[in-house]
Amino acid sequence: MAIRCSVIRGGTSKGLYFHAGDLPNDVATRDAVLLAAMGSPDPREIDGMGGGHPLTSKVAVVRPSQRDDADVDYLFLQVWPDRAEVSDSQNCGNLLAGVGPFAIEEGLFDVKGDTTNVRIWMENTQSLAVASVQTPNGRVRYDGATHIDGVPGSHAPIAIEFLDVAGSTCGALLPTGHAVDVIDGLRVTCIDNGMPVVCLEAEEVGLSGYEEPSAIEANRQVCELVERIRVAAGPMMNLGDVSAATVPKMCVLAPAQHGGIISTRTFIPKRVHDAIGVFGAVSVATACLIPGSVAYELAGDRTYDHDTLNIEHPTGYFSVTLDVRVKGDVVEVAYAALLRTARLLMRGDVFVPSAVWPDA
Ligand code: NQM
Repeated sequence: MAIRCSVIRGGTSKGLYFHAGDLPNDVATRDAVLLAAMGSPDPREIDGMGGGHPLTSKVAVVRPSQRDDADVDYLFLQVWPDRAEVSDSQNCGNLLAGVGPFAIEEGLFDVKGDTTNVRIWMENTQSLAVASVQTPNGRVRYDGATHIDGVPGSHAPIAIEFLDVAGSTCGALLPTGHAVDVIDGLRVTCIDNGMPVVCLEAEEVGLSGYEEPSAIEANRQVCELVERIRVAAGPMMNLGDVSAATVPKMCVLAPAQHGGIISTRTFIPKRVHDAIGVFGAVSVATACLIPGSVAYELAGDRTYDHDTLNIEHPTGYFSVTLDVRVKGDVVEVAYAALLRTARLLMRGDVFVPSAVWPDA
């Protein structure tokens, strides 16, 4: 059977974007449909649209919002390439970048002038984002001069502002109540400014922090140590048993090498990111501003330009604009924003075996 969808690159990820109304209401049937659409489980996802990597095996489900403060609702679903599992346990700020263009292209939201602000309710974290989409002459514009590291070329900017993401998954920005904790003898900072992240110092896990992602993935000893700390951090971050979950992410930190504030290598959580996730970057940037955190100690000059912090990652920088106010033990995130780009790659039908959705 054929199901309407669009393929969109959002930030440094790529996925299928569906209207909620085009998918089964029943979650088990929906997940079976998405696994078939992506070709999972199979490490190469050869019989589906997925790219065999978590960053190219993603789904956005979009619907008009019933909320007064939002235009559309966005549910992010991670389809695991190599196991038959679909997870809604995390948000994705990269696919988020494609939600505004998709909503406008699909007639879910009208163009408002040269720039259209789309208010997006992020169902995974029950929080709001506002995405500014370039819409000259009544159409979404994809071409432009904005480059983001991890994507070749340049495209139209999509500015995204987050209104209330601090603690949106774990219940608090610092879910353990501390800027630093010790797990297995290693110092960690557990933080959630839109994504649960555990920050670790690279040297403490036996890395320089500047290795290629493939070299880190090949180091079984380090991967096992990082996973052990992740599983121990789960309950401390109010996430319970995380052994099969996609969160928390593990971010290995080292002093910046290229003029940024800090250098990162991020486990998401089994594969090592070629760049860094959007909310992952926001969370690490925030940690850099909290005295006593693992990130604060490693961070370079914190007198940053125009409130923008450049987080170094394996393929360049991720720039986060932040206003974080620290008064004693109280940390308040007053503002968080960033720039992404997105591009509509294809629109059409994805075909799945009829047996997967018998009631359609
Ligand atoms: O942190 C990867 C990505 C992501 C998620 C991951 C993301 C985010 O690069 O908001 O964007 O950490 O799973 O798309």
